[in-house]
Amino acid sequence: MLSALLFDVDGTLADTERDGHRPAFNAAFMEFGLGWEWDPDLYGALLAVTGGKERIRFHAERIGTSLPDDLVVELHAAKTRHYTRMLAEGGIPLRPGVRRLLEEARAAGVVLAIATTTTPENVTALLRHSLAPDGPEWFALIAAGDVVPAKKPAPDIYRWALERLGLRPGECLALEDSHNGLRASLGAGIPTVITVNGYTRDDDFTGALAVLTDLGEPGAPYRRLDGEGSGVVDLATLRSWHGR
Ligand code: XBP
Ligand code: MG
Repeated sequence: MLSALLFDVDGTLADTERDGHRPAFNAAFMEFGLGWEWDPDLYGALLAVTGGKERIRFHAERIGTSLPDDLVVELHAAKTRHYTRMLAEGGIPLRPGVRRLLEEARAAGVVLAIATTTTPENVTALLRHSLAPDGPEWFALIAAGDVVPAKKPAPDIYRWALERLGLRPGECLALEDSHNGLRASLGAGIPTVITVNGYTRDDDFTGALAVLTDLGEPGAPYRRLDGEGSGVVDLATLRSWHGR
């Protein structure tokens, strides 16, 4: 029985990394006069580290510097400010099929929740500006950021969400876009559908229910990347994959 859909945010609800988070990090680095610039390729490599503060610390170490913790926190707060401003300017649309599936699930009384590594303000800003002014209220739970110390690929954020929702993993389905995200959701025992993006196309998705280009829209169907098939992902599709 499928009672809830748990959505990852970055790369899944919207293509936020390359032209959202990345330029926001760069704007913060400029503001602080660090002289760092993360180009799209370097950023792709840095995505192996989840969490913005963790990513900044990792990069600093790699180039042989270390930043005091309060500076990392300030730098990251500036990045969040730049990023949420970009979202407020309507900068980042939802991926194909996301709004359609959310609307269908909501109308059918399927519980909607978020399980993400990103900062809570980023999630509410995306949902408000790219989904609907009351977008955050569509979700029974927004599990985000530092509420659990161990970020994806650790399963902690999904386990935390399951506990709050009072649901068993088998009653849920997760939607993810990356190997790290899949490890987190499967680690919590939640069957998972993947929609890839430019950064994650070549990730290892062993164990996923299905690997798709996107959720598809009428007239612009998804393509399955782990076998044959194409179409539009709706609740009936998810229920049939979930039931296998
Ligand atoms: C998202 C992340 C985040 C964002 C940046 O991973 O790794 O770090 O890139 O967000 P997922 P913050 O899609 O698996 O949740 O800077 O707010 O951490
Ligand atoms: Mg993601």
